[in-house]
Amino acid sequence: MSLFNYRMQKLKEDHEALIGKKNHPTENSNGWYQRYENPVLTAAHTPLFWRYDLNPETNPLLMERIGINATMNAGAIKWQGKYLMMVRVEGVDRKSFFAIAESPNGIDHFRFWDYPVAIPENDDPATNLYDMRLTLHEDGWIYGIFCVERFDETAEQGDLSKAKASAGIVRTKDLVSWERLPDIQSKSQQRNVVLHPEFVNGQYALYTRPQDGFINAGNGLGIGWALIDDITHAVITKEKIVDRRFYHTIKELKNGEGPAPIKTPQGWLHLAHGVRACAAGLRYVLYLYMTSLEDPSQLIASPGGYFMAPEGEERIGDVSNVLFGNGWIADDDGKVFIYYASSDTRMHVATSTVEQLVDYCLHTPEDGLTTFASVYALKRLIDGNLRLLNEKE
Ligand code: M1P
Repeated sequence: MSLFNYRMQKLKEDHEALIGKKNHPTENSNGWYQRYENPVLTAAHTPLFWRYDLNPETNPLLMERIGINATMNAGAIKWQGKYLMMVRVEGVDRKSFFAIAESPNGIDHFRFWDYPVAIPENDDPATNLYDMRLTLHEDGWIYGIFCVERFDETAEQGDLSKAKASAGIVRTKDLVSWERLPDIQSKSQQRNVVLHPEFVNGQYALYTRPQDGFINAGNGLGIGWALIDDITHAVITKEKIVDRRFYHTIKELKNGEGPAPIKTPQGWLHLAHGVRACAAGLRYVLYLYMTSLEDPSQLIASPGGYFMAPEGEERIGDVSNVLFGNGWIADDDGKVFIYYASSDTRMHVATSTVEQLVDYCLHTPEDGLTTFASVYALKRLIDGNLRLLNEKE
């Protein structure tokens, strides 16, 4: 057998084995969610025909021609009975693009569609696009809002790293052809912008993340809220802070909305990320909060601390110590699939239910912002439990 044929057979077998691998729940669960053993997507899940020239004449050694570095920060949606992630795929050239991967059950067998998503360019070309949030809006469109990164022309000479972030917006009815709308206009830089699924007072509503610079939120005090008259020319004029940051919390440095919130009888359920600085760099964790059905910009539950933090291999990757979640799917039976990326490298799933997540939000003590308050909350739980245990004796 030629080297080409031998390598081809092996590559195909390994790739099919990877995609066909069954995913199993891990043994430990805190009752909030269920983690799974294997990542649901890695760079190795991308099709061989994206990476290799499969022609023996032009690639007799069957070497990769286009390397893929990571599959991360995916938006998600259920579509025609399938679980879809719109993944941020990052090439070895550091450019990200979007591609859709589909699974029959939401926890394994994710396979990429043949072609990446073609996002039309607008008249201000971008260097990099990433972190898609999908929203099935009540106006009938599926919207995607993503980060558009461009070089900041105000950089000092020689500084080739100064960037600026804004929010791009596309919409589709079939997840195949995408209409690009003008980027969202805002006086500050913006990342982690998410469209609320319903009209609010007849207007479109956005979760925003005002930020002073490309990395630092600075004066942006947290996750914001803005009402928009025209989604085809979206302009953020006024922002109200919905979920603010506080000193010595998991979201001290910055926070950002994850996917579009899930509507529950008790309120809108939100997944977000919180960031703090430590000696090892920035630590990204996931947290939940809830807002009112009557006024989705009104915070009604803010459980203290993180909901999920990096564990085991999740801790390590291109940007270590990071969990980032911008996609989830709530099934009609109340099961929730939480898609999260670890360390800017790979995608995982955790499952839960609306009932569990709402219970978690409504019954986890808030962060009291001091050691004294944390001990007080702990003591209340212990008091109640010991009373109960002593009554039983
Ligand atoms: O590297 C961690 C994350 O950093 C940024 O997060 P934020 O938007 O909160 O600043 C983003 O670049 C995100 O893609 C990345 O995962």
